[in-house]
Amino acid sequence: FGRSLAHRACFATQSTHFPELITGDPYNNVSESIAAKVGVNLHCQPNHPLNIIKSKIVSYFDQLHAQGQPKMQVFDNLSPVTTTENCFDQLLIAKDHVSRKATDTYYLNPTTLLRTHTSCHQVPMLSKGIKNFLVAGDVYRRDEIDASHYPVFHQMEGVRFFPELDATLPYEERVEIVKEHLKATLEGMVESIFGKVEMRWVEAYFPFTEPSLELEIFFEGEWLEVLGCGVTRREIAENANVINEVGWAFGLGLERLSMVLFDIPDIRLFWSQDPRFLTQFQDGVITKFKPYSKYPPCYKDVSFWLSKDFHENNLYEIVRDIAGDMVEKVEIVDAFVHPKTNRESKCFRITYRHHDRNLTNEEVDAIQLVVRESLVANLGIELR
Ligand code: FA5
Ligand code: MG
Repeated sequence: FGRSLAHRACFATQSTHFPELITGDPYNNVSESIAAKVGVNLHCQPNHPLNIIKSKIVSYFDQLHAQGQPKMQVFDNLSPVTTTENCFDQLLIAKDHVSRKATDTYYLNPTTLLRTHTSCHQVPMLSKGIKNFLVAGDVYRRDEIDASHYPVFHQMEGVRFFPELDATLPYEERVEIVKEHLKATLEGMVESIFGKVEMRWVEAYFPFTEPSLELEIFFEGEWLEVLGCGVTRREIAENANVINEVGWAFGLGLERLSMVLFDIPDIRLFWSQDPRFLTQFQDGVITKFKPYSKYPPCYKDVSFWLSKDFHENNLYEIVRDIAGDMVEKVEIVDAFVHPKTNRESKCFRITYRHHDRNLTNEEVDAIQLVVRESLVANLGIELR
């Protein structure tokens, strides 16, 4: 235990040195392709759209500071390696919550993991007496695959407490004031970034805030969820030694906001090294992304009988590990249960498409073959 505490102290200040991510621990499920993304820090790369949007948000809060709001301290190089304590326990996330499961989260060992959200920094910061801050960082989730979901993405966390609120007011009344302040602050942020855009508030649930809300923006014909937020639960603040003060917190998806701001149609593009992508963006400048290619997609289906503890996130991971950014989307197209044997069958459709070049059918067939073999070998499914 002493050793893990020492590690934690070092994680807090170092961004380039990581302990071994692929450990010998039986619980370790960090894949090579994920490990390769740790430390890349796209949100700190000059002229990268994630860096540009991060700076825009920071400027907005600096502007509020100039108008008399407290200064938000900014952290953008905290280590993504965290603990179940910081990431879940301290945020009152139930022991059996899905986000803790190894099917959803990348673990180094049973108590050390890649952060699933920047909220893992809330309690450590508050405990240090830092009550007004922004944290930007890479987060990791084993998730579905499509144009707006990627297993590594970036979040910005914001936390603000209100010691100035009259402590003789009933707690519920102060919560209401803080909630309205939160909504106005985030609406102002969206407006300062986008000008006029269509947005709406949706009631939500997070174990660490009450009330909780999500903000959606209308983009390309659909409502896109861009952030979650709420009023910090009293016991969380108190556990961090912030007594009888009410505060708000939000966590937003930097990719989602950048997609809207720059018209970037696919989340994989953020990882592109292609100069045709990278040279389109410049610090401090907002331009619309000009697609430089739309190569045709290639679809491949795979049908199989499920194994006992089949979980689709394991399948997504295998596909992603083999096909990398050539895979655009994986979706279930058919499912049924055999009436006699009760066996369950599923068919997944994989959409392959490369952003930078044409894929040949032979090339995709070869990848699909490896995918099929790997599904059998790793998931124990039976191909049909
Ligand atoms: C959270 O992660 C909470 N920690 C947010 C929060 C913070 C709530 C503080 C209350 C107080 P959620 O899982 O909804 O919530 O993710 C937050 C945002 O991250 C989403 O609104 C979305 O913009 C983005 N996001 C979530 N999953 C992905 C993904 N797979 N790819 C890209 N962006 C994602
Ligand atoms: Mg959400």
